[in-house]
Amino acid sequence: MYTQAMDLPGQGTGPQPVEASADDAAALARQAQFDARIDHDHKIEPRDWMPEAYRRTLVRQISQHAHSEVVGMLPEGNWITRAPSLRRKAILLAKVQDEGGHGLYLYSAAETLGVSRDDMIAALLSGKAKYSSIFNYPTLSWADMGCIGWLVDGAAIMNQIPLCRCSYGPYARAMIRICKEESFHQRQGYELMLALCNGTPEQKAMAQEAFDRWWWPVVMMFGPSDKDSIHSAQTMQWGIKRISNDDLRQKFIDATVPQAELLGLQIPDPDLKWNEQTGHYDYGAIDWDEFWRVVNGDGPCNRERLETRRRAHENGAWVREAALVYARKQAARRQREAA
Ligand code: FAQ
Repeated sequence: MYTQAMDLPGQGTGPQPVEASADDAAALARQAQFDARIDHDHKIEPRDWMPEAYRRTLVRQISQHAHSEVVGMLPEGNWITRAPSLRRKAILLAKVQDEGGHGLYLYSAAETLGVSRDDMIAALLSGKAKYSSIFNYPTLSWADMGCIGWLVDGAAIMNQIPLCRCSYGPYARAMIRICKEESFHQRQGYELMLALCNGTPEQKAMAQEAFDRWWWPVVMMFGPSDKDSIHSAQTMQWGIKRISNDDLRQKFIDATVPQAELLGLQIPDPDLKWNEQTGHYDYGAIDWDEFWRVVNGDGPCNRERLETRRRAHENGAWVREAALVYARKQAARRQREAA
């Protein structure tokens, strides 16, 4: 390394690229160390060397996840003022607030990879960054609050439990706390559905109508089928993803069907049936055209969701400015006191 300044091109007569091969050897050693950590299921931490593609993949996935949490506050936020009782309002408020908190942990986890929060938020607001397809569907009745908790949080937990073992330390640790909170979210949603399904015929019908609308979008939430998933092979090799999109989807369906039966709800899939041989439920064809339409910005609420986020960001500018001025004042005071 120290000899580089002396080895100018064209100088010397002997074999030249000694330092290049030393660099190569160092790069190979770093890569081998990274691979060994992954193979031994050790965590990669922010100060550890990591391949650039690993870093970029994590930034993509964690920031998309953070955006999903923040945009995911909107469909339920829509019902806070219309909750049917003080108890339900308190529960919904706490849940929506939790989702905001999850977004903050996740933005912080992504920041440890050297990306700024401003850049991540700019990517969301410009429509460049993705967030979960599920939050582009409208919430038309109170039963949608039950379906989101029961099904959307249920699907999120199914996907996130394996992420608690993700190879990147800050993401894995954020996931542990998030999963605990999601578990409360799922239970409150199921309890809400139980109350509706045990209520009047109108309440039961409202629960079924909401379930009919949410079932397929939730099944799609796990992402494209494994054969069309562009990132899965690599992210599984890196220990970021632990279970494939299709396997998680199957686990979710297997777990949810008996829950729907307990509620007395009909699953809106005529092809759904238990398969003795596989020990899983078979299910009907997924409308992948609808999935990609929603992912690519043309779902029922994509424009509205982004517009709401943009407005919130603009309206919050004074809060960010005030917080910065306050932080600068505090830092100056500390400096004066230390002098
Ligand atoms: N929506 O190659 P793959 C929640 C994109 S949190 C939109 O399979 P990957 C909590 C994907 O990004 C919900 N886009 O990709 C809550 C990629 O595009 P890109 C969010 C999707 O990354 C509850 C392309 O398709 N959870 O719900 C979707 O290996 C209630 C190819 O796909 C997470 O983010 C989709 N559904 O697998 C909050 C968990 N699926 O990036 C409020 C972490 C796929 O190349 C209320 N993320 N795409 O442009 C993951 O586990 C993964 O990123 C997957 C996708 C499984 C989402």
